[in-house]
Amino acid sequence: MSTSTAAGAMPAKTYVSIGQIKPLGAKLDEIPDAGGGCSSHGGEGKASCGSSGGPDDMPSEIWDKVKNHPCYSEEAHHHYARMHVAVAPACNIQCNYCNRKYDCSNESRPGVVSQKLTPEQAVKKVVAVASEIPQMTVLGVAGPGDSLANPKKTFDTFRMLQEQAPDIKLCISTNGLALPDHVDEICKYNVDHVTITINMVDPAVGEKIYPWIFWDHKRVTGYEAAKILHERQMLGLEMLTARGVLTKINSVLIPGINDEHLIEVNREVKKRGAFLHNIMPLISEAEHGTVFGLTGQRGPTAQELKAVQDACMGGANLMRHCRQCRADAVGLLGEDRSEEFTLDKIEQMEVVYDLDRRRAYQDRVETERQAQHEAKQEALAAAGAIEVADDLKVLVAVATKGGGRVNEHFGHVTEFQIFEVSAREALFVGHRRVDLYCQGGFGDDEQLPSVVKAINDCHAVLVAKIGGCPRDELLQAGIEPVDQYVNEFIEKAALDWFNDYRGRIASGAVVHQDRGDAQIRQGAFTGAAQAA
Ligand code: CLF
Ligand code: SF4
Repeated sequence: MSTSTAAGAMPAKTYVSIGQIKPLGAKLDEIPDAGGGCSSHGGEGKASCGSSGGPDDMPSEIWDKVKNHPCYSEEAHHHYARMHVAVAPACNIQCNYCNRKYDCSNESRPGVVSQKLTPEQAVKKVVAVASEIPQMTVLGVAGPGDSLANPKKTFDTFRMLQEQAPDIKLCISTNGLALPDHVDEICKYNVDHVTITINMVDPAVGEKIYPWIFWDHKRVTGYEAAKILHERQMLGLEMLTARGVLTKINSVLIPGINDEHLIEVNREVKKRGAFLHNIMPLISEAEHGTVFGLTGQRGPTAQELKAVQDACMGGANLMRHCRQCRADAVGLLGEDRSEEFTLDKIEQMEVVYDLDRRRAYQDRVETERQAQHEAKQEALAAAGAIEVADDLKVLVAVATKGGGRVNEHFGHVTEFQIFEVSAREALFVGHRRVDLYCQGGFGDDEQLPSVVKAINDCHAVLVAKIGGCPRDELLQAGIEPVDQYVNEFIEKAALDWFNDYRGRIASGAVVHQDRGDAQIRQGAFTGAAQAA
C-alpha cells in the first residue's frame, strides 16, 4: 500500500467516494427503535438532533446533560471548555494505530507524551484550571491508555473531584473491553458521558485493527480477540443505555479496512441507544511508529471522511466537531492550554475555586450564546423561505476566532470551519486544521499550498481580511476569497454569499464547477504547532 498522504498529491487509490455509498437513512425502516439517541427519547421524530441539536430537539433532562458539554453539543463547543487528566497510563488492548510512547489515539492525536498524574495531582490540576477558566465545565479521563484499564486511578480522581468541585461534569473514554465490569461505578459517580471507541461490529474487520487484547489473565490474538472485544463493547453500550448514561461512539475511519463498514457500525450502535457517533480520520505517519504508520496505511482524505459521515445521516446522530485532542488537553476544543497548567506552574498559582464566579461567568456565556442561536435561526428561516428549483450545494471555509462570526484574518487561521451551503441552509460539517500562514507579521508563501490543499474542496473562503498574495493564489486555485461579511454571523454570511453566487451563475458572470478533494492535516495539534 502507498505511504500516507504526505505533502503533495492525493492518494492514487481512493476507497470511498460520494455517490458510491448507500445512505443509511434509506434503511432506517429496518431498524428497531431500542429507545436510544435523542430522537427516540421524545425528539419528535427528528432524525438528526445529535450534537447540532438544541433544546427544542430533545427532552429537557437530556438537554441539561449536553448543553454545556463541548463534545456532546456542537453549539456548546464554541463557548465551553473541557480538560483531560492523564491518570490512566495502562491499556488492555493493542490498536494498530497506537504507539504507547504517545497518547491514546482513540481520543488524542499522537505527538506529545503527556505528563502522567496521580489522582491527587489530577484533582489539584482540575481545581486550578477551573478557577482560571470558568467556562471549563467537563473533566474527561481519556488516557494516555484506557480509563477503565486503570479503574482505581480513574474513579479515585472522580470521587475526590466531586467533593471539591461538584459542578464539573465527569466524562470517560474507553475501548470498552472492561466497560461492563464498571457500569455500577460509572453510575455511582454520576459519570453522565461515556465514549466507547468502536471501529467494527464484525470480528473479521476487527482482527485487521487489533492484534491482541489482554483478557482473562492472558493475551488473546486474532479473530478471537476481536470477537471478545466486540461482544464486550456491545454489552457495555447496552448496559449504559439501560441506566440512562449518554454514550458517544468514536470510530476511526481506516480506508480499505472499515470505511463502508462504519455505516454498519452506525446502525448497530443506534440500535443500542448511542446518543452520538463520531467518525474520525485515522492519523497515520511512519514517524508515529504505529503498525499502520509503518506499513503505509494512510488516513482518509477530507471527502472520503465526509462521504462516510454523510452516508450515516439518518442513523445515529453525528458529531462532526471532534478535534482528536490529547489525553492532557485543556481549553476549548481546538485550542490547547495544557502548557499553562503543568504541575510546577500550578504550585505557583493561587487557587480559589469560586463557584459563584463560575456560575456568573457561565450566565454571561449563555446570554451571548442565545443571541448567536437566535441570529442563526433567523438566517436559516429567511433562507428556508426561498424557492429554488435545483439542489446546488457547495462547501465554504470560514475564518473565525469564535462568537459564531466571520472575524479572523486569513493569515491567523490555524483551523477553518467548513460549512455546506445550499439556498436553504448552512450546515457545519467539520473543520480543517492548517499551518499558520502569517509568521511574525509576514505571510509565509511556503505555507500557502498546504492551506489551499486543506480547503481545496471549498468554493469560497470567508475571512475578515486577506492579503493580496494569498488572495491571488486562492483565486488561481479556484477558491473565492470573500471579505465583505466581516463580523457577521457565519450562517447569515454563508447564505448571503451563496445567494450572490447563484445570482452570478444565473447571469453568466461565473460558471459553476465542481471542486476536487482536500487533505486532512496529519500531525499533532500542539501549542508549538499553533505558534509555529
Ligand atoms: Fe474528553 Fe472525550 Fe469526554 Fe470530550 S474529548 S473524554 S467526550 S471531554 Fe471530544 Fe476531544 Fe473529540 Fe474526544 S473533541 S477527542 S470527542
Ligand atoms: Fe492505544 Fe487507546 Fe488503543 Fe489502548 S485503546 S491501544 S491506548 S489507542
